[in-house]
Amino acid sequence: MVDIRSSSRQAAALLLRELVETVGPLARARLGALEGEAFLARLEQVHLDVVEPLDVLYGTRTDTAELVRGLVDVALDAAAVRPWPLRVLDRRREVDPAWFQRAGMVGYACYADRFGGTLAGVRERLDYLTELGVTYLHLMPLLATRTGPNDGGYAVVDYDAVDPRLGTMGDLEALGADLRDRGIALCVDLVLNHTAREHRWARLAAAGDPEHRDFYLVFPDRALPDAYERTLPEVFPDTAPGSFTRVPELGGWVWTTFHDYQWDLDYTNPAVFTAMLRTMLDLANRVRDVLRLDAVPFLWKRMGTDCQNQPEAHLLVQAYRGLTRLAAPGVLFKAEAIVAPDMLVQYLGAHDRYRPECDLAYHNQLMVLLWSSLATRDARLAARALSRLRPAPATTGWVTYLRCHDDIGWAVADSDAAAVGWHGSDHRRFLADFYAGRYPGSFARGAVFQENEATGDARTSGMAAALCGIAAGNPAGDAARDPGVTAAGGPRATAAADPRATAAADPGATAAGDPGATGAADPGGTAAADPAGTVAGDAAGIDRLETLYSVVFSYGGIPVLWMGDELGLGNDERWAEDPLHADDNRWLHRPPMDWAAAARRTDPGTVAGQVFGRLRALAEARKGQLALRSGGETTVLVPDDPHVLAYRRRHQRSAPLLALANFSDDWQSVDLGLAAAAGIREPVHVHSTRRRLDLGEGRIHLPAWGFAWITTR
Ligand code: OTU
Repeated sequence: MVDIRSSSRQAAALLLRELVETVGPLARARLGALEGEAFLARLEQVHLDVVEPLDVLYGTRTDTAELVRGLVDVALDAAAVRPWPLRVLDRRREVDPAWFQRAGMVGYACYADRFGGTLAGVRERLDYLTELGVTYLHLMPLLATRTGPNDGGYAVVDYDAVDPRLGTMGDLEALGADLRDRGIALCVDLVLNHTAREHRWARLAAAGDPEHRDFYLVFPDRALPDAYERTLPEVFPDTAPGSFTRVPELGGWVWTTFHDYQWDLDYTNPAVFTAMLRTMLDLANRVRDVLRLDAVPFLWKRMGTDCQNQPEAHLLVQAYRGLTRLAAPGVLFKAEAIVAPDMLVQYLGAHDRYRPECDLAYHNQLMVLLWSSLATRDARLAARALSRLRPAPATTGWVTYLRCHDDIGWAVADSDAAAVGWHGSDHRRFLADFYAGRYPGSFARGAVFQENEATGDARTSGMAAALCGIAAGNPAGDAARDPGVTAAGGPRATAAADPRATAAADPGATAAGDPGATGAADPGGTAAADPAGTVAGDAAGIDRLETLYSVVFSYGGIPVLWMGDELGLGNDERWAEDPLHADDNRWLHRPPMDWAAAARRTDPGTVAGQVFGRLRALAEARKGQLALRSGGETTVLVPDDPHVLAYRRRHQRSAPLLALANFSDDWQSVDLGLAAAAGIREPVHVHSTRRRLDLGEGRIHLPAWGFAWITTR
């Protein structure tokens, strides 16, 4: 028996030799000579990235060598039943590992039911996605979920079945085949931090089965829960306070980070690791392209911390990644880690020493900073915070996005705010107020999500169009403009009258000295809403949305549009009518697809037509730009105009691309010297709001809320 801990690398090498000797003949027999050999080559390639993390995680609890042997068996089992078309794809992707980094990648995310009713319904709508230029589709949770409240599907009862309301595994496979034919990659959620309390494991635990009781974190009394809660932030303080739930059948308290019906798994137990690996590989054998690892920062708990981003959470993902490579090398991991700026890039493997982790991760820092720039009309905070982020490893990529199905948490670091002369918590508060429409002169029509009186923390709900101040297309029209109504249904509806809303002067907004932020009426905000969805009064809002998306499409990574944004759809003002959603105003920005609005997408006289046309043009313009592919580098520049965000994109095989975005109500300009510094001697127009380059007096001019992409001849 090999003892890994004694002299790690040497022991790991010994273990590998042992493994190859025992697994080798089996792999060749079960996979055939060619594929068996490839499996063994991958084993050699990933073994350290699997063995080292597992040894740290479980070495004191169990024999690492034995654990690894068992897990490699699980991987071999999965490889042996991997469907033939997926093996062909694996081969292709091992040759072309950069397939997901291409500039042509454009993503779309939606709930299958809200978009197409069922999985079969989604298949009927694929022409629409192709027309938009989509090559990557994230279908929100679609596995069997509990009846009753289920957190939008993030409370899974059976990982082996599709939610019967959406269809069957057969439907998912058929959809997968259609997507493949169209060159659209498919991403599906793997909710691995918790199961529904109705999942088989949880039911066995509740029935007294000791093996499965150990799958969860159960405490006999409040002593440890109280101790943990001293440093644990609450995810849903309004609706699911605390992080533990009393379950009489378990005879104690079970860890529930999210809702009481979502029981956290105990990853200190190697049996949980193994069970989830099986689940993961089964799913990888059904979904071709990407697994979105839900809530990864929460996987490991540690007393005295916020129980997020623990080093062990990274080790878990690293080990899973290596084992998944073994069985399903073509499948990618996407980290859902919506965390503080300093914690983010580690999910792409950028630790002090690089170790493969996830291939994709949400760039929530970019998202937050874009909204911050929009509200303050000031790009300096964005420039400062973005420029100090560690770059993503060259083999990975960001998912860039403007908003998703969740709330926006205002992850602005105090140090970044201070660097531009602002106060972190005041600025975060300002953003929540501004986007709830509670700040004087705000054009935004969102709502506050989970305001935490104790910490002063407040997050934001609302469709991107509503946050940009687009009124038309919003079914509630004029009513939506009343801040009391915007906060609709939430217990916070009265908070609009909160004195803080008018009193809280944001240092950011005033320091910027921009009258726009401190009260100037917005044309989009004051114009009458047009129920037909015409563009009257919404021009500024549409420009804002386009310019925000111009950054999403050019910052580097896969830009992902959240359903409805491509038509400028407004908030779902009827969200609270569904009793299952009534306590969660994230449903404000999870509307059913408006296919009537979609039918207007070719009419440029409508909001839907304007927005659809502009986003499709961004997708089209992006396609041919090698500089925009993932794996290239982004350098944030400092222009001589604080309203303008500027960055250079470069890839080793391309000319540089300079991207500019104007976050103000007026024309702005930057010195041509900025372009020269970016390596652009003879500026050439790539794409922009006005579809041409505005040069004059040695400066590049940008219209209000406008953008420009420029390269060199
Ligand atoms: C995720 O979000 C999902 O996206 C949510 O829709 C779920 O409710 C949740 O997990 C539970 O499954 O805290 O406010 O850093 O931000 O995991 C949403 C990651 C969340 C967290 C994220 C979580």
